[in-house]
Amino acid sequence: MARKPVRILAALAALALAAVSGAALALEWNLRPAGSKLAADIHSLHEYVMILCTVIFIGVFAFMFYSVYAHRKDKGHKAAQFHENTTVEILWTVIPALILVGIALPTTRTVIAQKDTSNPELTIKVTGYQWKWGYDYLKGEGEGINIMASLGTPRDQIEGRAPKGEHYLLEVGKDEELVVPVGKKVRMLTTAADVIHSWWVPAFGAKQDAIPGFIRDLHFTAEKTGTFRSQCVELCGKEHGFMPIVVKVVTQDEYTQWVGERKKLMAAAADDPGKQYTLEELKVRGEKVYAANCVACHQATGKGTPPVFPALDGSKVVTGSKEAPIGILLNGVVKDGKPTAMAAFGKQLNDVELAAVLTFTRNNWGNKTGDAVQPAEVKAARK
Ligand SMILES: [Cu+2]
Repeated sequence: MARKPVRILAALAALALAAVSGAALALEWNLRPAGSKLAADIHSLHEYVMILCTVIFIGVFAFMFYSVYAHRKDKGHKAAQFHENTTVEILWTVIPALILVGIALPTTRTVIAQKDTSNPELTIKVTGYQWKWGYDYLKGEGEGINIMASLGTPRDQIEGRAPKGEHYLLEVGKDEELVVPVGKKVRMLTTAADVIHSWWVPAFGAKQDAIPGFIRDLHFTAEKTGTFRSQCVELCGKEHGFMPIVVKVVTQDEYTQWVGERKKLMAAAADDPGKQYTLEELKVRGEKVYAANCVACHQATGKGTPPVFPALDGSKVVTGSKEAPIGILLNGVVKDGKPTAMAAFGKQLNDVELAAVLTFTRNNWGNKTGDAVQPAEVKAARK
């Protein structure tokens, strides 16, 4: 008989040990290293609540097991029979209430700080598209810059034909990172063009849904330079896992330099929708537009993945009159009053890009119309 309590005590000790080591591991693994004060606050909040839970867990169970063991029947203890003990009732109301206040106070402070997007030094709008992110620098140094960030991971890695890289699915195309200066408060306005997406950078402790028709906001102040990675965190369709977020935090000098370079590039790339382009110019440009916008669904081979994403190679719609494909690109395909997987590109792409990608699809693979779609024709079809 004497062995049993010993075993109970041993089990109790093991339980306590497991709880403590679990808590310690949680602290050690923790979350990704904080890159802003907000994230650091969230982390310490997490640790504080974790420790509090562990202490309460051990305290309650130790007390319970001790009571069961020390006041057991074979020692001659008799159960006390009583009802309504005011002291106990006050205690078990007041103590949990105090614990809740102890958690609510620091939590509320952090949540309010998280929502305070006032007085930013840089305001950037981020738009979620199926499946990429668009960044528009709205206010502050770099105003006017826009970046379209799509997945940089090669298709070969995704489809298992090449070994996966270090930043698999967490990398964007060349020069598509969101660049921000260190130590500056950045306000991000989030919205979406099609379905709900969500923009989150764990290292900054900042996350907000991007909802079509709504503008929400978040803010962060990066405290160290470096590259911070994340991805869309709202299930948003077939390529949901393929819309990475990469933020490059640079020094103020580097940022100023980047803004200068970016503006120069933008001026050079400004398309002239009035110009007549040659077939060859449009095809070269169109191939790039296709790779950035169309390849995920319609495939590099142009064969698509029917029936949802039809083949463009050999398609009568693509190679027929210009009006039909221009209309589809501008307005998307709507069936029975509902938008289909073919989204409207009229707002994302300009006339030159649309004309180029059309010319490309009409003159690539087995398609050989031999004619060029000029930007002016796209412009004329816009309503
Ligand atoms: Cu998304």
